[in-house]
Amino acid sequence: MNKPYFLTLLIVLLPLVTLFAEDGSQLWLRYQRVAPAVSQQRTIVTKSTDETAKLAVQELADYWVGQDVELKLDAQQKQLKDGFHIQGDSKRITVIAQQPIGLLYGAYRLLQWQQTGKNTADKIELTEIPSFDIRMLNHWDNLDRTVERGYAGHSLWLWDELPHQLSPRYEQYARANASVGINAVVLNNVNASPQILTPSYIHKVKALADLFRRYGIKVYLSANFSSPIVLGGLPDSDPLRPEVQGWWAAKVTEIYAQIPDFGGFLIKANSEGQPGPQDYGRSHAEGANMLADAVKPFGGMIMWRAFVYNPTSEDRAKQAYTEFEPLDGQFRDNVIVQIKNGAIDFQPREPFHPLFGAMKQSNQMVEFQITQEYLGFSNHLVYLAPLFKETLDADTYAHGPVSTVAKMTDGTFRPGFKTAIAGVANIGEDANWTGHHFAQANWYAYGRLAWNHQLSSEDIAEEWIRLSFTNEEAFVAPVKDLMLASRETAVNYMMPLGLHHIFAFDHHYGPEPWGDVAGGRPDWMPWYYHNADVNGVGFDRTASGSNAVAQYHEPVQQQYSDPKTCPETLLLWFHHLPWLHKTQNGNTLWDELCFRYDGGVQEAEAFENTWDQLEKYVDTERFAEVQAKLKIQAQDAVWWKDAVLLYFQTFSNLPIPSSVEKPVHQLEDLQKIKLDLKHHN
Ligand code: GCV
Repeated sequence: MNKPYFLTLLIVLLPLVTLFAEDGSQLWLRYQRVAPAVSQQRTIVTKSTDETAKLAVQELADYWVGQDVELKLDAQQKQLKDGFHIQGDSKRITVIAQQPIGLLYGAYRLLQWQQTGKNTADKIELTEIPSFDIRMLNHWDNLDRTVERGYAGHSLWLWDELPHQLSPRYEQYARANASVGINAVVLNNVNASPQILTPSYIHKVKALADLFRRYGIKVYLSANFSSPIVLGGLPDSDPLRPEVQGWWAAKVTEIYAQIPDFGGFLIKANSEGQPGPQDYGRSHAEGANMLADAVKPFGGMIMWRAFVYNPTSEDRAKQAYTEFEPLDGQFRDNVIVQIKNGAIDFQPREPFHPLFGAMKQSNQMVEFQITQEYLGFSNHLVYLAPLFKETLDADTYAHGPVSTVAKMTDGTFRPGFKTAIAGVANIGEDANWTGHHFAQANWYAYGRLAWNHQLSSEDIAEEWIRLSFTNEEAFVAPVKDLMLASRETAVNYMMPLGLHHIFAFDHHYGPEPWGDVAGGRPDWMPWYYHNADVNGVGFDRTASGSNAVAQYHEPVQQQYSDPKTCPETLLLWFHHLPWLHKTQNGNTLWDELCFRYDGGVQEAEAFENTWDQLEKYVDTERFAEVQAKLKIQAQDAVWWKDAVLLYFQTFSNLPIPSSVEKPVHQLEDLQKIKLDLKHHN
């Protein structure tokens, strides 16, 4: 090919390639614009002049190919909250909402039906009222645009350009959130820089809040408890000191003057080195209430995290409960205690946090981690809805049977109080937003469960696949199976049978059960958690050990206490057992561990084969990118299996069963691996 001809071809083709490049940036919002001929045949109307209602009309006018739609506000329908009622037949659909945002949510539901191949011409009648009032994303984004535990590139927030320039991605982000019902975002890391509360940053935050408002999204900020010292020049930040209270009151007034619907603050206090009320001998409740009083006149909320632990002799899994349970009933109405799903830290599997059963007189909310800090970053395909559901459906028995974590947090037992749920975002500036195309499903699933915690993992996966890829059954069915299996697969190749926190130090990618950092905190070391020795493995949290089981109500306490009744998935979380302990299927513990790791590896390898057979249903870019990541995942699974089994074998002194694939690595080689991964990227 001669050069000029080639160049012409390139110039002609490049725009086309860019136009059709499938980089995943459209997420699950792949609606086709309707042709003018179609749009002339039907009407989309509303009488409301509200910006959000107009947006709802616009979305339907642009993408809805079905019958006429009327969007109707009805202030009488208080019970709908920010949800909607949809009724209609083949000629006309009416979406009724009490608030304009309900109309937008209703519009997105119609588009979702259309996109997933649902027949909207039949008679329709349904009502959706969200499970939680505040459906929140927590960004762990720093002001220098690094993202703590973020694996999808730098932060979306271009602080240097704000408030004057607004990246088009801000609106795309808001739209994606609104399409699944997310209505609150904390913009910055819980390890908060005080700078976020300076006037110049408040202006930047205002620009985002102004943009998100139409999409029903309120902005919140993480605040540093020492801000009165750092920004205000006060000698301390004692929450009972009037000058400190005055400083916060003035700061809050300044924020609300710019952002009248500002949501409030998220606080990490006296946790992992962050300042807090205990620095002055005050309790978490005293700290939270001081801030709650400051935002109260403006309708603001305080999300106060219960993620606290110190390197003391008390089992880390017990410490948040020890600290917070005595404070139950002391928090103001506009404080919500934000509790991680499990008592340690977003492990591949944890039992539900015992605090959910203990804080009956306080508002409490679940914090999930959508970003995969402990689940292979954005390299591993792990669909998290089953993990989220496992916690939400867990029964605390706090008010007798069926006091699930969902019910303990959705207002069932505390009617009239604000309810909330949070997920730590997995979003960054990568073209596909989340690093792995399938990690988009976790953002989607979190939003859908925040909207309706009764949805099944299966239904959410199916929706997402249809929206993001295709309605072809031959694709939907195997991909759904793969997604639904993926969390258990990851548990199997990483930490089966209740093992936990045996990751590489600091960055948490890959296995390091032998990990020991001279002078490091014991509660950050794998040996603290697995306790492997010649006698056995596991953490004894029964009455003969740390007695963490006592933090659960009966009958859960009894069930967890006895290795015969303890769910096998949590066995080594609660028990230190001999290598030759017989598991439920009659295998020894050692053999069962070997089988689980091996099963995890085989499943991860099978994911590759499944995907390979689906090439014809997927665009080339996403196919190849997912294929490459599945390869890494399968290799990592082997790494995990070899590392953990070879290391534990030095204690068990037992052979790996012959039916299990032999390790391909040497323990000494694996122990030399030191990944150069920063704590945040
Ligand atoms: C934001 C874990 C993570 C930290 C995180 C912390 C938290 O310890 O490793 O990166 O800090 O949880 O939730 O506050």
